[in-house]
Amino acid sequence: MLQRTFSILKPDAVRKGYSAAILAEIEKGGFHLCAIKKLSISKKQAEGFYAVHSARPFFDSLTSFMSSGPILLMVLEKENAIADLRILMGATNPANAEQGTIRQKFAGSIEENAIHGSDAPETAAFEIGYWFAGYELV
Ligand code: 3AN
Repeated sequence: MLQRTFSILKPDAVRKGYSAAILAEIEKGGFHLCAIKKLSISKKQAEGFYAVHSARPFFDSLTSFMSSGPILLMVLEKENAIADLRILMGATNPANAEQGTIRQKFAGSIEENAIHGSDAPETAAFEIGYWFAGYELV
């Protein structure tokens, strides 16, 4: 069954000029791009998005980083999109990311790790709804 997931190309990837290369990996991976937009988000918007991590020690640093420069927000669709995107992304810490994954190729550190992908159907639904209106999904 077709499934949708939510993804962000983070400020480090956009700043380093990796947007097109990462989008190419995503398309090569068989994902259909339902929606994409470039935004500079506020710290408050980042805090709302990452609310599930609010008790974690890295919350302040993560939300400052995510609001430090333009990002690309995307809704992606394919069979098994949520799990398959996480395989394509690689481990959170790029030092542990498998060969050929986006984080192994493009990420600099556990925080500046190039890409976000939803981790479950419930989080995908929340994250898509947080950033996109239904009519923006094609
Ligand atoms: P993932 O993005 O692989 O799902 P999560 O959900 O555990 O990883 O963490 C959300 C984000 O928080 C990560 N993408 C990363 O940017 C940041 N993060 C996670 N763990 C750490 C950490 N130990 N130190 C700094 N930042 C972290």
